[in-house]
Amino acid sequence: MTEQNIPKSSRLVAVSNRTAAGEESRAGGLAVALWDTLADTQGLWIGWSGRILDFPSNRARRSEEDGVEFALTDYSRDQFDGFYLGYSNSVLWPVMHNRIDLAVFDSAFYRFYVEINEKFAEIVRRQADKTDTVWVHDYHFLLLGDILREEGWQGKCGFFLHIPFPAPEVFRAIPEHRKLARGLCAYDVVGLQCRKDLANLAQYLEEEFGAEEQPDGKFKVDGRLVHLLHCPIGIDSSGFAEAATAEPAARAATRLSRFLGERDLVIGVDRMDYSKGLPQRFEGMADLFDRYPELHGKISFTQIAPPSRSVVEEYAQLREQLDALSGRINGDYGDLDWMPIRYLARGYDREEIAGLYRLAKACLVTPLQDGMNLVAKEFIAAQDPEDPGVLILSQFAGAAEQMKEALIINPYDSSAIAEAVKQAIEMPLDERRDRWQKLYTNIAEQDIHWWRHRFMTAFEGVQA
Ligand code: ADQ
Repeated sequence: MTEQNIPKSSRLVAVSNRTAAGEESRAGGLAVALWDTLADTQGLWIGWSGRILDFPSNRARRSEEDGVEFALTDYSRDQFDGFYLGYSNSVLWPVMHNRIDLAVFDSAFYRFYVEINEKFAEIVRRQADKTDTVWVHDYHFLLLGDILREEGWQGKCGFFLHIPFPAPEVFRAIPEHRKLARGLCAYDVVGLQCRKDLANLAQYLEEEFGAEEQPDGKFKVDGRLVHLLHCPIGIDSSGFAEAATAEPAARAATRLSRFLGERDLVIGVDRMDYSKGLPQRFEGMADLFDRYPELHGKISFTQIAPPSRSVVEEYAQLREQLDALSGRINGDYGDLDWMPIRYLARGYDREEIAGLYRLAKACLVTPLQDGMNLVAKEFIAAQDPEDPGVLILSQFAGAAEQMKEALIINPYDSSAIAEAVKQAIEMPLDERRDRWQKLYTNIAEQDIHWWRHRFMTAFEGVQA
């Protein structure tokens, strides 16, 4: 598969809240996925500048980095609070992750959500034309396509949802659920991480709008056709594997080894977010030390979790909870020369993390709900094929659909976590190699480039 899927005349216009503008943000998944196509098609990336101003303009500022054009816009404090912290992260994020209990349904938030979606639609209309392929990312912009269509936009426009689409009755908890879903149907292609998400969205559209599935798998909603596409995101697996043996990785691994001594490393790497199941994971490790005193002093668990969106109350609470739990576990089980759990509330460079993954005997990826989870894939890519570590993966991560050779566990069950860690630490080399080989083959085949091509191919046949 080649770039032929995007007609040469068609420029890619990507829209996401955060972009890869600035060197340091270019290492991540989306940037790797989109950069080449953007550069090859003289493409444009539209997003938030990261700045909050008293009187932000409705326009975007253009800049250029290594062949990729950016159009970045600013938010006001009210827009940031209402659109980003409010509707996006206190309504959509919790509900889509099955946490209706954490949602804050404040009607003022929705007004800012509409305002920012309108602002971005206006920027797209100014900066793009009908021959461009517009690819919108994530839950911040569910309405953007619909606003564009209302204003007469006829160009190709697709959307990828990075987070889960929940069961219909959960989605219905959002007061504006019908408007949001109608908004989604204005896109030509809607990409979803896993089959469960697709089934949930299809069921919702059938029940709510009488959507009809067509022989080609597209859905007809109010006379428009929308293609729901199963399109699991991947990583740059070969790039990550290389990074894991490079100098910064080795240096980070050496630093951690000094602390570990002969002990086996169990690692966790997550943004600090309530969807990631961190307290349950810590309890699982406590359960392990409770059940198996013979493992005391033999295993060290290191959790890396930089705070995210720290202004939102739930995140501050989570931070306190983790501080208390790790203190308790070290107090209960630790010894003069052994700290059972280390919890580092900061981020590390991607290259360093690759080295830490490679050093680990096991990786705990135990979200309570996750669109995909790239850490699971990165851990596998970073392993030494001759002596690979073992992935312990939540059944509720989108990645579990593809990564069946991991030890799949229920993240709410601390005894299951404890037993899986023991099994991982004691797993014979043959079995570790066998599981790893199958997992690696899968993530190498369905990598980030495969993902982008799969999405772009779905545009073929869409009439602009
Ligand atoms: P996230 O919820 O951010 O992404 P994830 O898929 O795990 O979750 O990606 C996190 C990325 O950040 C990984 O590349 C990881 O290496 C990095 N990272 C995590 N903790 C870090 C740390 N402490 N220091 C440095 N880097 C760290 C959303 C969805 C996911 C979906 C992705 C992509 O919630 O389900 O997989 O988008 O679609």
